[in-house]
Amino acid sequence: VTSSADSLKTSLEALAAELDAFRFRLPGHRAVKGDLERDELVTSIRQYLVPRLRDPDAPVVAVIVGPTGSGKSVLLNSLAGEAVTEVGPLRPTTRSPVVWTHRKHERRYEKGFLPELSAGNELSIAAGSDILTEQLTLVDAPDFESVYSDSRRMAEDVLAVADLCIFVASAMRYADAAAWDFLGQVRKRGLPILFVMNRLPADPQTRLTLLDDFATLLKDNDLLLEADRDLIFEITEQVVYPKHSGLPAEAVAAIRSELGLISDPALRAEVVRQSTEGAMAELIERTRAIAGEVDAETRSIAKLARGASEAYATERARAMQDLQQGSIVQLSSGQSQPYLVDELASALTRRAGNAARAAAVRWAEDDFGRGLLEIADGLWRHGSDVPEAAGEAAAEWGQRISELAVARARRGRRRRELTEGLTARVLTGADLAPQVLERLGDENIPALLQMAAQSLEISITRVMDIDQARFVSVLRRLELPEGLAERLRAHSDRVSADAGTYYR
Ligand SMILES: Nc1nc2c(ncn2[C@@H]2O[C@H](COP(=O)(O)OP(=O)(O)OP(=O)(O)O)[C@@H](O)[C@H]2O)c(=O)[nH]1
Ligand SMILES: [Mg+2]
Repeated sequence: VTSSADSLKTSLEALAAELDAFRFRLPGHRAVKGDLERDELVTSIRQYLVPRLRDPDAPVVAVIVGPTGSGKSVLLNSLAGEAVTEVGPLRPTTRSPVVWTHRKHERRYEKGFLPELSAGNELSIAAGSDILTEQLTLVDAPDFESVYSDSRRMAEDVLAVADLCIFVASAMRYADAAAWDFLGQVRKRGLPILFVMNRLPADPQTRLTLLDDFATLLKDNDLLLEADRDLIFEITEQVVYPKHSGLPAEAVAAIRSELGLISDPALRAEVVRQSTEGAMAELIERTRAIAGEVDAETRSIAKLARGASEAYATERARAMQDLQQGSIVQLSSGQSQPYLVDELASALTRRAGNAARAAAVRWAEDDFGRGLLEIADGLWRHGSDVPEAAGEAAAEWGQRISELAVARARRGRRRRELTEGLTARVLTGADLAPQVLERLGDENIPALLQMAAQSLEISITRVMDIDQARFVSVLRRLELPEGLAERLRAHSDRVSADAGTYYR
């Protein structure tokens, strides 16, 4: 293993660690999709690229894929000349991957290769002594028909660790949507593909029509450079031998000899190179896309934070304005201090509720915000701790007013008058009683009122902040690590540079 392989391996591992260290947290399918992408890239690095770099001489892994019933398992048994994998009339038959390998390589596939499938006993290994398997391991994969099925997932898992893909279509079914979708994935991954058309009728004219049509479709889907039927391997419909659940060796001789070329070191190296280079290019592209997704998520979180903070700031500004105009509490018959302090507490609570509603309205305009409103309870109204906090803030303010009065009036009755006068004036705009004004002298009143108002500003701000903190903490739990997108880009640039050196 050369040093350029070592540094490529190191930068790949660093990228995997970075990708593996976070989760997309905003609700909705974009995060789910982002996390799936992330997992796939980590798998591709840890289960395919790094092991390949560590052990470049391990057998080439070829995965056999195709629609259910196209004859994938028949093909494998035919190549092996024995019943390696189950063939059957029930669809689907192959429920989990079957690895056909040489005895001397068997250990490689027992663990580390598709560890999740191994752990779930979902990987079977058939080891023998066929010369073909000295350089090549074949994997019979389950079908990929339905997008979210277990079999599709397993087919994709095998695809992620393969160097080569053998696509088996049948003459009855070779052009459906699931096939193109899956083949698109194979192409993105840059894997070399062998195309096989199975169960062809004997009639030469029909055969040619079918093969030409298939070749044209492959060309149209960017899977072949030329619509050339000679690039497709043909297998004629014939009796399946029950002894090995396969066809006679002649039926697959051309495929076998093509695969046998892998034993040539130069070709083998070329296949591995094409496949790893393809995987690396896809990795770099998709990592950049994920970094973009991280940026978008960071922006969304910041936007929601801004929305909430603007809603509370607006309500606070309104409260300040009302305070200026003496309309924090509505003028009413009851003007005793305890009564007004109680009214103040409910006014503060109500304003926190207004701010919460306004913030929730802002969030509801946003896809992620809507999801968060569903997950985090009670954001449409003030927090459950607000009435208590508002009660305390109002009581403290009332206390402060009494203290101001105590410092300025010696007698109990005057103190009471002054306390009530100041309270009513600040909260409701009611004039102070003329006798209070007389006793204090005009010039003291504005200073006292200002002190009382300032003290109330602090109380209002405190209650609002307590309530706004709920929105802040919902968002804080979603935050991605600082500088993550930049690091992802830097790691992928590094992989790209090291890959350039390695493949030069
Ligand atoms: N007579 C005949 N039957 C075939 C031929 N190829 C496949 N079959 C039959 O087609 C059916 C499907 O073959 P399989 O090899 O199990 O198909 P598969 O692609 O592995 O299907 P899944 O495992 O379900 O994804 C079986 O009943 C086979 O016996 C053939 O050339 N001739
Ligand atoms: Mg099968």
